[in-house]
Amino acid sequence: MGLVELAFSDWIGTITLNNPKKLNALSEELIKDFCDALEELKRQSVRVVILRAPAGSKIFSAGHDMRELPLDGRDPLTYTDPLRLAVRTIEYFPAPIIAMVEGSVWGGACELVLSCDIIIAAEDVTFAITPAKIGVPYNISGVQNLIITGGTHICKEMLFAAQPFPVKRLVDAEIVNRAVPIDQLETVAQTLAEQISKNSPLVISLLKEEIRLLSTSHNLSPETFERVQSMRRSVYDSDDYQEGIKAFFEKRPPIFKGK
Ligand code: KGJ
Repeated sequence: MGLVELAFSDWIGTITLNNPKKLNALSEELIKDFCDALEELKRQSVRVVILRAPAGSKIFSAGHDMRELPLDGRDPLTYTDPLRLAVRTIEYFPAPIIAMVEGSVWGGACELVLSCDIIIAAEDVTFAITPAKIGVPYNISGVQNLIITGGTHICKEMLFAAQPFPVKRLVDAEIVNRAVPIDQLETVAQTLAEQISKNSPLVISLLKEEIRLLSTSHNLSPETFERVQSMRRSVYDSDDYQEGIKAFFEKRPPIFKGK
């Protein structure tokens, strides 16, 4: 776990993204270390995780590692992309993950932070979602994740303008839980983590999964969309479909066989 630091005490795990030379860009290597750290915390039955950058960071993360964006005509953001992997790992992690944000957040790192369960940020932090600025075709599940956390209007403004947004606007839009003075950031995040760690981990795990399911149930995932399309195809390829139309023109009740 060379690019992240891991600590665990009193049921609380802390993962620190720690590759300042590369501005904590979300490279394959960093994401692997991050996911391994979560796996290790799961083994230790952690009850709450704090995700952070080192104290004093000016940049929380510069987002997708742009050196890893392919230039040979391949899709740059696929299902197995490191960012997608990290976001899914956070969403399915059985305990809450608190993002404790110090420093500016860029591109895919915004989605990473927004996929955390609770977000506490220093009050001078900014968030910029920049694919439109870079020319990267953001993928549909990524956009879905953004619009789940916030209203479509603010998400569109962020995506279209691709400018750094002051965290206060995201607190006002209920996308970020709290923005606090930097000297209170650690205390606020730690106090919250301690409160969570004293409650029933089974109930919290259940609640997290229920909230995940309910907040995604309004939208069709691409997989669901394709499954429903496939079901529709079975219907319009069936004898019954032919029968229904034939019966209509023959002015008689249809005789459906269910195939
Ligand atoms: N990936 C790889 N290298 C990066 C990245 C990145 N995301 N960001 C910066 N670097 C590299 C620069 O190329 C420099 O390399 C070095 O880090 C310092 O950057 O020239 P080198 O030293 O070899 P820089 O720009 O000199 O530092 P600052 O002036 O302090 O500016 C920091 C910023 C974070 C503001 C700036 O580097 C920046 O705007 N970076 C890009 C941030 C961004 O838009 N990220 C989104 C990437 N795209 C996505 O995440 C996604 C999912 N997408 O769909 O687009």
